[in-house]
Amino acid sequence: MICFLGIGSNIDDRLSNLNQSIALISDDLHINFLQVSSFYESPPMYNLNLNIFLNGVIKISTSYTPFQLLSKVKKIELKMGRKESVERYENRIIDIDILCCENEIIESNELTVPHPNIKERKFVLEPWCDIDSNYIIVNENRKVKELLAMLPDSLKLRRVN
Ligand code: PH2
Ligand code: MG
Ligand code: MG
Repeated sequence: MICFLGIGSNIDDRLSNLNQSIALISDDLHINFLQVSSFYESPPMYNLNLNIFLNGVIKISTSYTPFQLLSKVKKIELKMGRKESVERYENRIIDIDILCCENEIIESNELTVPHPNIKERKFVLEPWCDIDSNYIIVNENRKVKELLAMLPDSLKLRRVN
């Protein structure tokens, strides 16, 4: 199964945190790393008091089910030192979100696929466009690039690599 993951960090050396998460994801025998986007800096959404984020998107293929993949990425977040959150939106050393897993539609307490906030998040859509702008997001029935075009120009990301 092909999956897209969003990665983000806003503590310490954000670039090396993103790269380390990719290395740990790639290390897993059940995951094939396929592609990584450029990385983009963006102001925090939702909780404006947070630090500035560095974000990217990666494409993998995996023999895991989406729930197995979730438990794997949670383990990687903990291994990298992510703290259990107290509030909903906090600064984090690493955040790994499952964006899409082919045509899977999952709505459970632990996991929602496709990720519920994709269409409002330029920091997801813009890097995703680097690797697969024509990908059609199940549920939305729209391409990644079409969703990106619907967001206001005023939201600016800074590409860093
Ligand atoms: N993640 C959040 C909340 N806000 N803002 C940016 N720019 N990037 C993120 O990755 C991000 C956010 C919760 O996961
Ligand atoms: Mg997130
Ligand atoms: Mg998350």
